[in-house]
Formats: sequence, structure tokens, C-alpha cells
Amino acid sequence: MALKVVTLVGGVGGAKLAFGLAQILPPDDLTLIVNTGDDFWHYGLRICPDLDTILYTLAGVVDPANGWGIAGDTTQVLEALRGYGEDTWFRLGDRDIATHLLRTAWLREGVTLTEIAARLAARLGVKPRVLPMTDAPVATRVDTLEYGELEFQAYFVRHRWQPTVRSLRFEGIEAAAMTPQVEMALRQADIILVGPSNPWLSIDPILAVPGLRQLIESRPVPRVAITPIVGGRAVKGPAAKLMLELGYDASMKAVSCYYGDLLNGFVSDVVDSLEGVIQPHAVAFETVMESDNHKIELAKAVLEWIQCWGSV
Ligand code: FO1
Repeated sequence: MALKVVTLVGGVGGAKLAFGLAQILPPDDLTLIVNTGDDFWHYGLRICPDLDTILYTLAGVVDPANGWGIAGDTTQVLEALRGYGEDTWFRLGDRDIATHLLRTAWLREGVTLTEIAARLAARLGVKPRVLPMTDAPVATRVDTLEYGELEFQAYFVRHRWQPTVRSLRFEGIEAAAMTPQVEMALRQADIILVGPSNPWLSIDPILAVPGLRQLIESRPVPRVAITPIVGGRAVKGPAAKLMLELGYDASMKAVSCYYGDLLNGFVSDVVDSLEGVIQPHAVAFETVMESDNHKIELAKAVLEWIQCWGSV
């Protein structure tokens, strides 16, 4: 029987799990709810890094080395901007710019981000549903010791997430609302997954959309996160450093505690023991996905494990 799987994702780790799930689930049974707190305006173009990373990954065109952008993309525009004396700290590829041009033009026509993601997915041949967490503009702001408050991409890319983080906030989140598509997907989900994404930077913005966390917590279905921390370290990005700066241990147990009763299941990595995991269902798999096959194996193992105990 069809199992509707809804996965909250942001960043490269989340995209890897999404890829694995997309290879084993019928497209109609997989919905991705994507963080939009990283989105920003750059040279007048609306950039949506997490949406594009998911779309490019599921389309099989993502740059494998970075996990974002388009494989083999060129940087003629970037070099021309540098020729004008611009500081090209955010590496936009030429083909990637086509995505931003289309999205920006559609936004100007009043098309919603949800509809834009659907159009781009259709044109890229991506069949699972890719849903922005909200259609309202939300911007993650990072308050740092060295520079004060930074836009997310200034923190993450320009300053290579080296500044010391004091706090985070999601500008515009109070006025944001779940789209009907997000609400319906969560209401109809048989399984809700939280990808191995940064809980503070990629998942919290999604959970902060008014009513979204409560809706997930109210669902009597398996609600499972895959750890983004392995052996006390982030697989990629600032998660471990950020945890220490925010006063947590850099451990998968601390992630388990942080998510708390949002979840009833937790997947840690085999290098970490399960004691300290507070969710009633816990398992350890090899969660570091280095190959496409590994992404598929992890997705398969997680779903099979859930079906052993899920109330589905
Ligand atoms: N990340 C970087 O570390 N450096 C970049 O120059 C960069 C450019 C970029 C362009 C388009 C895009 O969709 C993503 C890009 N990213 C870059 C990744 C992005 O900053 C992160 O993937 C998310 O915002 C956080 O996961």
C-alpha cells in the first residue's frame, strides 16, 4: 500500500537523503518540504539555495563536488562581474543564473514560490513534490560576535561560517504561513522524516513556520530524524561548531534531545552508541552518504526499520 513519506530538508545532507528516497519511492509518495531561510537577493536575482540544491540533486545535475550548483557549470558572468571590480564571493554559475532569472521574472509576475518550484521541477524532470516551507519571504539572520548580525549567506559563504554565533533569528517568520500544499502533505503523511540537515540553520526555520511544528507533533505516525552529527562532528558545514557556540555538546545525543518530542524515532551513525538518545525508537546505520548507492541504501534501511515499528 502506498506510504506517503514527507521529508523536511535543507542543505547538502538533506538533498543526499532526498536523492536516496527518490530512487526507491514512487514519485507520488515522496514530498520534500524545503528550508527557504537561506534565500536572498543578489544582483537583483532571487537566490533559493536549498530549493535549487534539492531540484538539481533530484534532477541528477547537481555539482557532485560541492553538492550545490550545476555540474560542469561555467562562470563567465562571474568573471565579467569581477572584471567590473565586483567582489564575487557568492559563486554563481552561468546555467545556475538561468534558474535565478526565471524565478525572479516569475516572482515579478506574482507567481508563488510554490508554483515556481513546481515549474522548475517539471522542466528539470523532477517528479517528487518539492515544496518551499512557506511562500512568504523568510530570512535567517545570524548574530555574530565579530560582525554583529549577518545575512545568512554572508555568514555561511562570505565568512565561511567562521564567525562566532551568538544567536539566530528568522526575519518574517511571524507573518509566514504554511502553504496549503505543505499542510496537506503533513496531514496525509504516513511517515515524516527530518533529513541529516543542520537542525538550527536548516530545520528550525521550517519548524518555526506558525503551526508547522505543532502539526507534525500532532500526527500519530513515525516521525524520524537522521543525525547530522557523526562522532561529534558535522559531516559537512558548521553544525558541530554552531552547537558549541549555542551551548550544546557537539554530539548526536544533543541533537536527539534538541528535537525532543517532535520525533518518536532517531537514526544515529554506527560510530555513536545509542545510549542517550531520548526518542522511543532508535537505530544506528551508516549515515555518511559518500555514493549514490549509499544514499539509496540508507533511505531503504530507514524505511524498512520504520515499517518494523511504525503504526503504519
Ligand atoms: N556555498 C558556498 O560555500 N560557496 C558558494 O559560493 C556558494 C554558491 C552557491 C550558489 C548557488 C546555490 O544554490 C548555493 C550556493 N552555495 C554556496 C551553497 C549555499 O550557500 C548553501 O547550500 C545553503 O545556503 C546552506 O545549505
